[in-house]
Amino acid sequence: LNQKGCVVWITGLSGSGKSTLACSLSRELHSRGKLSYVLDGDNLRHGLNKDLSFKPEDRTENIRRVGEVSKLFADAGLICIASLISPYRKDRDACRAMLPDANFIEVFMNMPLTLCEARDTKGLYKLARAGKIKGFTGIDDPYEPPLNCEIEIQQKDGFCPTPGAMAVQVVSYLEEKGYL
Ligand code: GGZ
Repeated sequence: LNQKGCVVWITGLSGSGKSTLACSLSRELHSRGKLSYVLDGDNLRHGLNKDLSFKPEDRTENIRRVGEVSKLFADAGLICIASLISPYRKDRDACRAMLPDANFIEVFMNMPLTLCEARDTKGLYKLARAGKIKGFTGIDDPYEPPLNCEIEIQQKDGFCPTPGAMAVQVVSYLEEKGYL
């Protein structure tokens, strides 16, 4: 396998498009003959992390475990795509510290809460506003945006980039840094 491993860590609010980017990026990498693996917070919470809640200590443990697993994939030479809200800066920084420096690529889905809430694909924001889910990120639990992420995905002229355009933004970065 002629491939340098790394971790692409996608952080952002629920509904900001993390899973969409993860999926689109993994397809794009596959089409270029590159091996990747997606670790999705929501999916992992049904298996590896099913003992964890959304209270702060459990989110921290969730991120720590996924960080460790991501490191294993990167060590194996894969491009590991981790997609988790990962709302606390210190938890993301702890994952970054597990990896040799440039191998942790933090991607910030910088989408306004109003947009994520308007999408509300699973109706969770509505439940959170009604007080039926407590400690929901962006509503009554904090999201701490990255201060020095490698990549930021934003709206342009009021439009969200397409899944393909978001993937291209990450792929260009990976090319530039010699991962592809
Ligand atoms: C945030 C919650 C919560 C609370 C359930 N806060 O958009 P989704 O629905 O499909 O994905 C979200 C998922 C978040 O899991 P993560 O492992 O990524 O979170 S963290 O990194 O903070 O540990 C959301 C759903 O779980 N969900 N309750 N209270 N998101």
